[in-house]
Amino acid sequence: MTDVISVDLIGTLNEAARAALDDEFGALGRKLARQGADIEALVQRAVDWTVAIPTWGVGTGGTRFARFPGKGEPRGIHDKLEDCGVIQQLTRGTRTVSPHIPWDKVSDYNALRQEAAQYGLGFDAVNSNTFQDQVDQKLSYKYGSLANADRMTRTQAVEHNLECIEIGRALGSTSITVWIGDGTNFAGQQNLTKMFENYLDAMAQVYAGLPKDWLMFIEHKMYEPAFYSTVISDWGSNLIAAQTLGPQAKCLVDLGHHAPNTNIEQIVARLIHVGKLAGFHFNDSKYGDDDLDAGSVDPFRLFLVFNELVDAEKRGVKAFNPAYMIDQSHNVTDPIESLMSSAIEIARAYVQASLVDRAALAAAQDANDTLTAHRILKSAYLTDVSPILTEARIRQGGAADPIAAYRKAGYRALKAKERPEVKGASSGIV
Ligand code: RM4
Ligand code: MN
Ligand code: MN
Repeated sequence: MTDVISVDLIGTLNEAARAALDDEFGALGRKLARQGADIEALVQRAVDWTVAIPTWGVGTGGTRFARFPGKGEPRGIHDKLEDCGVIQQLTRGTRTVSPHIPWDKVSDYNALRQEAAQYGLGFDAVNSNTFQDQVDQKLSYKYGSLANADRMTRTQAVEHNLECIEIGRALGSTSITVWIGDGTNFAGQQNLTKMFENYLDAMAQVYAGLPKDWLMFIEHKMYEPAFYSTVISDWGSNLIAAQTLGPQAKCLVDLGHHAPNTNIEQIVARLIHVGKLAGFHFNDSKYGDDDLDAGSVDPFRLFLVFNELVDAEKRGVKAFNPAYMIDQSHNVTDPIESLMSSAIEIARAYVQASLVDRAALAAAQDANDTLTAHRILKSAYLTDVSPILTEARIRQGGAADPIAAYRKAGYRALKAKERPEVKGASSGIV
């Protein structure tokens, strides 16, 4: 195992934090005990929790207008794995990474798998990319990929997805996430029905290439890059596609891919009901696919999503095993700091949702006691579970305060020396 950050430094900082943590942990433990909850059981849930880091998230993102790269940015997948290793070492709640192909292409995937394992990392869903043209690509995706009017272009996109599955197999992944930018920018540009049928036909070919123990995650998104119509624009189209394709196809919910004010937790509840919830791309948003840090704008919504998830778990929903992944773009922060802070916020929502007194909530709901029901949720949401999260990190060798430890270690300054800055203006997500 490669410890990128000095274990001694983490130990010293944790020791300095110990007395205050013991005090706060003790007080929280007594408060929870009065409510009939066992703090140790919650620490265990926090220890068991994990969310995947997107390899494309450790580099600075950008907008259509500009990208302002930071210092010491990862130059490729090897640097990205090192950065993800730091996130995992300090937070201990990010045991996998989700790779994006062809951005993360290498010649030896077995070696890459071992390289990741050195940082204590495995691979979650592999992402295909048919929303960009690659150098040397025969046919362009300008007018779409899996839903393109041209059959040859659709075939090329199918082949790319099949290649992603092969890569994923070598990496030890068991799922592929398919998000396409296909759609139209003008009314009349394409036949809306035909596009969807072309998509389903192409996706059936990808589906046929899935190993038996694999899942296909279909990701919907309301708009962008297509602004008039998008082929898989919402959970309705997503569900139709997943149901048409078969049991190995499920619907992935990226929190930012909905219209503002959409009741995402209700979508989650519906997908759980039909057994089609693939999992999540966590982020936060105010207007659209903003890719803001998870929990930075609307932590209550994040909590309400987790409320549905914990509810499903406690009800013992059959084969309930969603994939938890982050998908964010960091434009004005150090991506490693943002991802650590997001991973902590997501774990926070999970632990808070685990605090909900479900029996009392069900009783209040049965009695139509609206305010009591609401207050039960709020009381869990308003509980500061930080001592639980910190304790869980420390017990696993992580940092009491990951961001403070990261800054103290001077990792970014060190990398700035090793990884030369990329000059010149660029825009876009990578
Ligand atoms: C899309 C979508 C996909 C992600 C790309 C980079 O908006 O969220 O999940 O792979 O961005
Ligand atoms: Mn996404
Ligand atoms: Mn997105």
